[in-house]
Amino acid sequence: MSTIEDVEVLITNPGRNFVTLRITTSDGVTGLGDATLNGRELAVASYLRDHVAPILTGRDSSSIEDTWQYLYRGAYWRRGPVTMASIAAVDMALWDIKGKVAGLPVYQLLGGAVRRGLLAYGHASGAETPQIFDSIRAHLEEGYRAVRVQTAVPGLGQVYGVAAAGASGSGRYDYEPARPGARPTEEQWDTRAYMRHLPSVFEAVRGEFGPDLPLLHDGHHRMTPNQAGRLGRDLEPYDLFWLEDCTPAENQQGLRRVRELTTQPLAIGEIFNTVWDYQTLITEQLIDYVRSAVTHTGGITHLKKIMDFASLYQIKSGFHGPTDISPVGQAAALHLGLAIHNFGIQEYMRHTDDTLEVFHTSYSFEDGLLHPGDTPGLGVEYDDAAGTSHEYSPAYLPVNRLVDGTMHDW
Ligand code: CS2
Ligand code: MG
Repeated sequence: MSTIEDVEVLITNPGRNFVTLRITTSDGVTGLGDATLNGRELAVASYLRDHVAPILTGRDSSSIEDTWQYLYRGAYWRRGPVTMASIAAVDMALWDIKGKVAGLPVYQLLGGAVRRGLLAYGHASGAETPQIFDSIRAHLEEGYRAVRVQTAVPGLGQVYGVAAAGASGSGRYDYEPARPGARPTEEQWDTRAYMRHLPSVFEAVRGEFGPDLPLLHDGHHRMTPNQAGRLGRDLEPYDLFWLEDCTPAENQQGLRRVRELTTQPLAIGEIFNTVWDYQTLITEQLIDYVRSAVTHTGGITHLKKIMDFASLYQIKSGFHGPTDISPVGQAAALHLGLAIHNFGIQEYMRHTDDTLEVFHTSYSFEDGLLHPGDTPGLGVEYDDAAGTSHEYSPAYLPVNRLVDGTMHDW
C-alpha cells in the first residue's frame, strides 16, 4: 500500500498570494491541491499545517472518498470556507496522485471527456462605453467567445469588477480585486444609480457587437430580491447568458421572489462551500448555474456530487475561475468540467507570467475553448525555486459602503 508520507503547505506571492498543498507518497509520487482563500490565506495554511497534516501521514494515498469523509465528518465542525478549502486541497492532491499512478489525466478517471473543450468567458470592463467596447474587442482578439461586462457607475468612484488602468501592473486588462496592504481599501456604492445605468450599457454593447456574443454580468450580492428581479427584467431585452450573484443567497428563499419577477438566467455559489448551501436553490430550480470553485467547495469529490445533484434539475456548471483560484484549482475545474454532462461555461481570467513561472500548467486555451491537457494527474507542477522567491504579504478584497457610510454587501 502506498501511504501519505509528507504533507507540505507552500505559500507564494507572485503578484498575489497562493496557498498550495503538496502531498508526497511513500512511493515518491507528489500531488498538488489549491488552498487559496482570498484575504484569509493564512487561516487555511494553519488549518492544514496544524490540524490536517499530522493526521494524514500514514493513510492510504489511494483512498480519496474515505479521506474526504474522515476530514469532513471526523472534524465534528462541519462546513465553512476554511474547513472546506482545506479538504478541497487534500482532495485535489489525492486525485492528482491517483492520475499520476494510473498514467491518466484526472478527467479520464472521472469518466472521460464528453466534449472537445470548455467554453470560457473573460472579464471585460471599463469606466465609459468606449473603454468597455475596447476591452470587449481585446478579449475577442485573444480568442474569447463569451465576455462578462462590468461598468463604472456615474457619480461613484472605483467600483468592484472594473479594471483600473494598469491595476495588474502588467499592462493587461484583467481585474485583480485583492489589493496589497494591511487593511482593505473602501469603495462607495449606490444601488439605485447602478440599476439606472446598467441597462443602457448592455443596450450599447448589444448594438455594437450584435445578438450572438454571450454576455454575462456579476451583481456581486448587492441587490435585494425585489431589486434583482427588477434589474433582471430590465436586462431581458439584451439576452444575457447570466446574471450572477444578483442578491445575497444565504437566504435561499429570496430567490423565489427573483424567479417570480424575471426569466433572466441566474448564477450563484462562488462563496458557497457545500451541497447544503445549494439545497433549496437546486431542488426548486431557483438558479441555472452553479458558481462554485473546486477550491472552495471541498474539492473534486464534493463538487462532482453537487453537479450530479444539479443535473437532475437541468442546472449547469459555471465554475468560479478568477485569479485567486490558483492554476492548480483552475486545472481541477477543467478536468471536472470536461467530464460532466451538465457543463455550462468556465470563468477564465489568465494568471500573470510570474504566477505561471511558479505553477507550470499543461492546460490550453484555443478558439475560445479550454482543455486540461493529457498529462497524467492534474497536469500542474510547482517550481519551488520560483515559489520561494515570492514571500506572502497581506492583501485584502475591498469593503463597500453606501454614500452615507453604511457598510454594504459587495
Ligand atoms: C468575482 C471574483 O470572479 C468573480 O465572479 O466575483 O472577482 C471574486 O470577487 C473574488 O474571486 C473573490 O475572491
Ligand atoms: Mg462573482
